[in-house]
Parts: sequence; C-alpha cells; structure tokens
Amino acid sequence: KDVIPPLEHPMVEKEGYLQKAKIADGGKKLRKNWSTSWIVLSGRKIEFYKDSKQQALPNMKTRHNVESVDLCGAHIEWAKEKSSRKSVFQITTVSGNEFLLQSDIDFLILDWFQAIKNAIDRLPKN
Ligand code: I3S
Repeated sequence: KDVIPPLEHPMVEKEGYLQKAKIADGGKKLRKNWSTSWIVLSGRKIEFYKDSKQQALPNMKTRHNVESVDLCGAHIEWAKEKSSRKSVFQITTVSGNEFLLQSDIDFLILDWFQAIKNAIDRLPKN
C-alpha cells in the first residue's frame, strides 16, 4: 500500500529539541523565559511544540499549544549580546515576533542556524 504523508506535515526538513525563549510578540517585548521545545522546520515555517509526541497528535486538540512561525521575510542572526548562554541566535518575523534559540551542542546549533537561514533565503521576502 502507498503511504500518504499527512497534509499537516508537508516536507519536514529538520526537527529536534532546542532551548527556546520568545522575547517579543508583535513588537512588544516579553519577559525572557527559556524552555525546551520540539522544533519542526518545513517549507516556509517553523513550528514549536512542547515535545515530539505532541507533533503526532490530531491537529484540533493541540493547535493552541503549537506556535507556528512564518519564515517569509524573517531575519536570522547570532545574538551573543541577548543572553549569557553560548550559541544563541535570534529569529525575527515580519509580524514582530522574536525568538531566541540555543543549544550547548555546537554542531547541532550550527546545523539549525544554517537550515533556517537556507529556508529563509529560498523564500520570497514578502
Ligand atoms: O536577559 P535577561 O533578562 O538577563 O534573561 C534572564 C532572565 O530571563 C532570567 O529569568 P528572570 O527574568 O525570571 O530572572 C532567566 O532565568 C535567565 O535564563 C535569563 O538569562 P540568560 O542569560 O539565560 O538568557
């Protein structure tokens, strides 16, 4: 039998755990609060889940726990000055949301930075 991939998960390019802190919402600064997040990069967006199991659950029930980030026109840059932690980068969306992502594992955070940067560079800027 053919396996048909679920429509909600098209072209997952990369997924895994990182430390995440959302520091602005719609341009409004938020209090920094680091937590572990399951991160899924696919096509033109990143989704933040609480954990990997949540990703597999039916959409309706869990939608409110999932944050979806549109990468179109987004910026990514290393953000040494935004945290005392090592290897922190920031994603800023067109809508003015700002996220810090971090890992102590060098190759892992470098891979993520490059994968997200490639995704952004591939997309139209608006
Ligand atoms: O940039 P900040 O405000 O020094 O970030 C720290 C705070 O978010 C702190 O929480 P409180 O605002 O409850 O004190 C966090 O526990 C720290 O982890 C933050 O600093 P780092 O350097 O870890 O990003």
